[in-house]
Amino acid sequence: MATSLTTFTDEARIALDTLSSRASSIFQSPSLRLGVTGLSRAGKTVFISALVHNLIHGGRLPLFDAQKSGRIARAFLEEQPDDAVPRFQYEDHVAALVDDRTWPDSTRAISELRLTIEFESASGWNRMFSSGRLSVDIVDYPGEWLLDLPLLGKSYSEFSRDAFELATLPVRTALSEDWRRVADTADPASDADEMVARRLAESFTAYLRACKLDERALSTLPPGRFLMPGDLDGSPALTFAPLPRLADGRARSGSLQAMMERRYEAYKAHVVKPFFREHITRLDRQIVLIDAMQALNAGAGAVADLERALTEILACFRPGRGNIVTDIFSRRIDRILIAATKADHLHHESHDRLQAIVRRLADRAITRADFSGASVDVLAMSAVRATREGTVKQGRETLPVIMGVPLKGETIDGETFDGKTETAIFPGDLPANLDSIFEDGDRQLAPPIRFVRFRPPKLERDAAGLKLSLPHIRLDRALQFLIGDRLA
Ligand SMILES: Nc1nc2c(ncn2[C@@H]2O[C@H](COP(=O)(O)OP(=O)(O)OP(=O)(O)O)[C@@H](O)[C@H]2O)c(=O)[nH]1
Ligand SMILES: [Mg+2]
Repeated sequence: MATSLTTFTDEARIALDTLSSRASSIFQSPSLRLGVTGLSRAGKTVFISALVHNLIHGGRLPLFDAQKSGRIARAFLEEQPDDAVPRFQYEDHVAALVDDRTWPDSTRAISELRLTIEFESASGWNRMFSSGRLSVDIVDYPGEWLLDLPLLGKSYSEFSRDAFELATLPVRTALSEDWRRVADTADPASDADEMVARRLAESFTAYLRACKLDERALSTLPPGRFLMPGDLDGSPALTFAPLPRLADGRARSGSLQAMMERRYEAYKAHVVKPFFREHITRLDRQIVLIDAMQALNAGAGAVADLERALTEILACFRPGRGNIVTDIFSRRIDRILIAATKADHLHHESHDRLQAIVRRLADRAITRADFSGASVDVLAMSAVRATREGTVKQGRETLPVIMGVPLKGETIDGETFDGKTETAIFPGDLPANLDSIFEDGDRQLAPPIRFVRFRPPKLERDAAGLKLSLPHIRLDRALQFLIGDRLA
């Protein structure tokens, strides 16, 4: 009896101890919350894995000042501050990249990781006052979820009207045809029926999914959780859809329209608002990853669509009047980096052009964010560099090429790769004249970039036989912009 009592109090004390030490470490060690987002497959997981790997393993980061000047004593992973958010599975992702040389699996929800850096400040003044520790809480979440923000300001009938309007734009008419036919048979004034609601939601979701899978590579439309439901799959808050021919004013209670309206409001209250309150408004810095090359290859329609999505994403971070998020919650983000990933698919001669394209793409949205004081930068980078550069002589011409191992099953000019052989590819040039990309309606862009996916690189070993950190392009510049000032 006595022993069990001791055990019990001990346990209670230990629990209390961990609680208070967790609490004190959260409050004492300065921390910075870094949001990493991008539409699906933009490269978020690879970016976070490479960033952490390079910091922990002292990678080559000449443009990251604290590392270059030898002021980082060590960087290591610690327990994250939020117990209810899944942990970013760093070890699994790095094992895939480094040991198997495969890309990590696609992720579908939010996750978090805390990286703590012990450093020495550059100035004597800072050394005296800073703790020499910075905890960076990295939060990975789908960009699709940000696209829900505009819904907070829309009623169900406005949402319905906008959805039909977008669905009948030329790029989407064919893709939305089935859904529009199903929706047309629904009568908003009829009695609410679960099966009808489900059928409508399913066909609306199928249309949203088709937009994404289509080779035109269209960006997502809200509601973001319809394609990435997380643990809400099948719940009423996700079983609604836009309806045509809505009654003006209040819908009859018990009608299909009233049911859809209630669920739409539930989606906003239980999904959209908590997500912004618990995650977005707590961020200090944000990187938005975009896959500009995929859009460029898909044509001007896809570029315009990416621009629309990016504008909406950035609008979420714009403080000031009229922004529902910052109207409700007061925290503000002070730095945003828009990064085109996967620059290793191009020869470095094209990187400046890629960057110029991203800058133009982001311009409208950047103007707004600049206006509010957040500092915004644009970058062409590659979190993991899967290729090397070289030249190939063709007659009198010398062509710049990239070399890497294309993934098994990738094809170029009818040749299919085996996933083992290193191959040199002339990726082509990005257009120098930006207007041709942005002003030409829906035609195919010429010349498209030759684009194959490569396997992650084989890591070199140092003299002692230890594997070096993952190679990258300008990851150090991204780091300098995102956290450099906090290590000064
Ligand atoms: N060559 C190269 N390919 C990359 C790089 N980053 C991402 N990729 C490719 O892009 C794919 C998607 O990368 P992820 O990091 O999984 O993208 P994500 O944004 O986390 O994707 P979801 O979790 O599905 O939303 C990878 O499987 C790679 O094929 C990079 O730096 N270089
Ligand atoms: Mg991911």
